[in-house]
Amino acid sequence: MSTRAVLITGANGEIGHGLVSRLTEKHPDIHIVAIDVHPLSKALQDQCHEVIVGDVLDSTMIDRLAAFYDFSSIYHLAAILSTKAEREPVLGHRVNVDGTLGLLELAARQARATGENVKFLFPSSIAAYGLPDVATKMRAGKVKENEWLDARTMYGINKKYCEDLGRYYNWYYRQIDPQPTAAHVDFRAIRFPGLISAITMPTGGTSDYGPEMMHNAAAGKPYDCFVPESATLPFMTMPDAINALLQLEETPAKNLTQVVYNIGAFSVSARDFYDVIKEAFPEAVVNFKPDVLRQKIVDSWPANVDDSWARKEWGWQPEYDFVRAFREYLIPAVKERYRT
Ligand code: AKB
Repeated sequence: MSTRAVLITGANGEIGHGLVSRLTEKHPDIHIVAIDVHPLSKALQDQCHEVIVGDVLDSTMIDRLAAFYDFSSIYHLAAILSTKAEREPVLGHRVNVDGTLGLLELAARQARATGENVKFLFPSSIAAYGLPDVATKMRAGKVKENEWLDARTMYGINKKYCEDLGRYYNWYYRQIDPQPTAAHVDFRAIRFPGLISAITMPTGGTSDYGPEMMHNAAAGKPYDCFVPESATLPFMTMPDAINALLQLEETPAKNLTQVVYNIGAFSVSARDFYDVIKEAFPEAVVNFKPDVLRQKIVDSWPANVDDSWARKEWGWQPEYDFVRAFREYLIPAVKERYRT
């Protein structure tokens, strides 16, 4: 008899940390199966039904999961982010694409076996967009889901391709089978902006300069910011990002006309980060030392996104704007985290 459960890959990552806790808070009886290449903290382990330290590319491990569990939802968070994927593009492609394909196949197999759709929540990214230069970027304003899709990083190209894989599994999977299955993968993707967590430090991303500046200031460490003061991206707090995933998962499929949704909260410059962080940590030492190669990636990502589809179809609404984010959540929480 298989156990009904929810699968979270990349459970020890930035989103994964918060998602495990939010899910167990909302559904105390939930069975979470967590996978990560790194061990989870004891506190996170205690919130999970099973924890597997493993690689999503391990097909033997995936087959075992299929045998023991019926997953109602899969949150596939495991990924190699943009900067790390530029340094190791083949690894990025293997994890971001082959890993996702393996999890989509798991979901499809389970849907066939149980006759029930399996929801597949996928964190895409603003990296799926590609604008040619800063002037165009700033003129473009709020970018819609079907605009400027000239991704120019391995990570962004991976995310965009996996969105197409998701459409295939949703609507066209094994379309020439004489007996198509009644149930299928119910793929739902969010193109996340830069995310700021007070709990975890980001690794391997290109939008990391925002959270890195905050964490280093709170830890009393000098920080060399790798983008110029003018660099502008959409950001949101991690609690808002996690709430968005849960909100999208809970939305009845009949309400959704898209597979991929933008969500946004605030569009800010690196200087905006500096000003709010210096106000909270007057002793903070922040030097702007642009890495022109990483800066070019940030310059190709939109300054802001149009999230009207998400607001209209599943009630997306950020809890935190920029000022509230720092005043009510980030600064108090990060001070507590580094309180000596
Ligand atoms: C990254 O910088 O790679 C990620 C992202 C914007 O998707 N944080």
